[in-house]
Amino acid sequence: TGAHAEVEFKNVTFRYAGAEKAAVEDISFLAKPGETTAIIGSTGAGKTSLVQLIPRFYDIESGSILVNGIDIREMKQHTLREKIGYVPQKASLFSGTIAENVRFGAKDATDQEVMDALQTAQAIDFVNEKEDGINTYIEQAGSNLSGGQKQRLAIARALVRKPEIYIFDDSFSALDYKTDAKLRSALKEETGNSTIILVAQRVNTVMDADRIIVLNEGKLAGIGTHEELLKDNTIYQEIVES
Ligand code: M5T
Ligand code: MG
Repeated sequence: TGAHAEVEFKNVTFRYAGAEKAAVEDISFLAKPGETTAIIGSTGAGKTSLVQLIPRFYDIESGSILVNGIDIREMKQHTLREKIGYVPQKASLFSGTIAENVRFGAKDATDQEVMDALQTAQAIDFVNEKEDGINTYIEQAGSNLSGGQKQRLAIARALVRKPEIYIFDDSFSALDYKTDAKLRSALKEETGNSTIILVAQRVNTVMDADRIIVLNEGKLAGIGTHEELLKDNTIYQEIVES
């Protein structure tokens, strides 16, 4: 139920201006509503480059990216970006309260909606421990917060907007395994029919995904479930063993 959006890559190739080598090369996959599509690969594999193509931060060289069957180049930028909750790899907070930071991009969100987003993001406990709760002031760039706390506030910021498409670029990397697992299961519960695209470097974070895309030097090295890839994908096996 509710609005949902399927994301499809069809033979997508992308090159940074002046670069000799394509950062993303001939990538095709389908990310379905209500499911989690994970992207794994070593550093420099092109994960960030790939997900940044969805909100159209860059234009592709060839192929197409479709949202609900519509080429994103045919969509108004505002219409496209409204559908997307993008948590960048280096999420940035600003000086202001926790509530103001979470409400960024969703000005009309009520305190209850902010609290619900913090709850799903597994941030409510550390926020509640602070004397001023959601009105706690965050120092410049979040210098009074841990890396994992910052990541969870950035995730809450995406959640409060209730977008049709979530993109988490390595957003769980600073969390311990237990918090990572709790957060992923809360996301599954609370995001309904949204499409989740989740970039990660560790296998634990992608294991339960409906499909895992293995990227290697910008190219698709395989798509499958954890079990399928474990069986026959050498690149995935290398990541598991590392
Ligand atoms: C893929 C190059 C980068 C690498 C390749 C973001 C960015 C990347 N690159 C640029 O030339 N300019 C840029 O602005 O593209 O890099 P990535 O997409 O950042 O890889 P990743 O996200 O898989 O790596 P990591 O370290 O985040 O796990 O050749 O130089
Ligand atoms: Mg990256």
